[in-house]
Amino acid sequence: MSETQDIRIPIDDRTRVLVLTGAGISAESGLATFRGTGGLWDGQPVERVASPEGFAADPELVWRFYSRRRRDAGAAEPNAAHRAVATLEARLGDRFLLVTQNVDGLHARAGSVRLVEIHGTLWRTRCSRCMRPPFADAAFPVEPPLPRCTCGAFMRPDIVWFGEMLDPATTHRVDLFMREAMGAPFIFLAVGTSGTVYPAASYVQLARLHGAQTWLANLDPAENAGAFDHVVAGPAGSTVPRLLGIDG
Ligand code: BV8
Ligand code: ZN
Repeated sequence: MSETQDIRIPIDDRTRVLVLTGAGISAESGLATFRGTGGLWDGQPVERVASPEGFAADPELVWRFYSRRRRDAGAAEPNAAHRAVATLEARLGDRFLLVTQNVDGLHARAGSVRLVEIHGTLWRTRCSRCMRPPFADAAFPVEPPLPRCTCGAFMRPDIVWFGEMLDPATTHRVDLFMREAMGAPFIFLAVGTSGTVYPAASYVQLARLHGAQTWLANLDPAENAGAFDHVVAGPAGSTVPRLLGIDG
């Protein structure tokens, strides 16, 4: 069902809210989305820049791709949608959780703390082979010599690529929140995601199974829009503050 612009999501002092965001929430901060025109993947097959095989084949190409994204994300600012989500967290406390597919770090910069970055983050680097702990990193390697670990292997962005498992610690936090929400008024809100990448795209179904009323705030109809009770079309910077009753 697509909604008119003045609708508000019903949130009272018992409601638990799980928000899922994708690249679309950062679009108004100037960061390219993945599948829209001019998206990140344009001209770049995903396998070449966001898969372990692509990294093994051409680590320099992949580091150039992620260095550009670190540069762009570092120059971007959180927008009204990021801020509204952080404000809702401050109001709800442990009745709130934000799970994001984004790696740009803008939610944390907007003040989000109850945040699960299920695809990792641009702002950490790890070894591509050994178990050395990932570390905070804002460097922009673009040409040889690419950063290597003491074990000799190349360093890589601490990001979950296609064909890689998500960190169970992150997915467990989402599952736990859904279980705890059962029986309480439970809202699932997805913002700025095309619903094409799994397992994130399956969260709406999982939320429904846990009794959630499901909302999608997206610029265009997403692939899995049919799974939502309510669909609000428009730019997140204006739809999200209005839906949450929070000034942007
Ligand atoms: C895994 C990090 C187990 C990299 C990313 C067949 C069926 C089902 C699944 C699969 C399958 N084949 C393969 C799979 C598994 C695969 C998958 O889902 N593939 C898809 C393409 C079919 N998934 C995986 O590999 C995951 N791992 O499943 O492990 C496994 C292991 C081996 C084999 C099988 C399974 C790992 C997935 C993680 C990949 N890493 N990111 C990086 O960021 O560089 S995914 C990447 O896409 C980003 O994280 C991005 O966030 C994510 C999803 O895209 P969106 O965020 O939705 O962005 P998109 O551009 O698509 O959409 C933006 C939306 O915003 C649009 O709808 C637009 O309308 C809207 N919008 C634009 N502007 C605005 C706006 N909305 C509001 N306001 C605006 N202003
Ligand atoms: Zn190593």
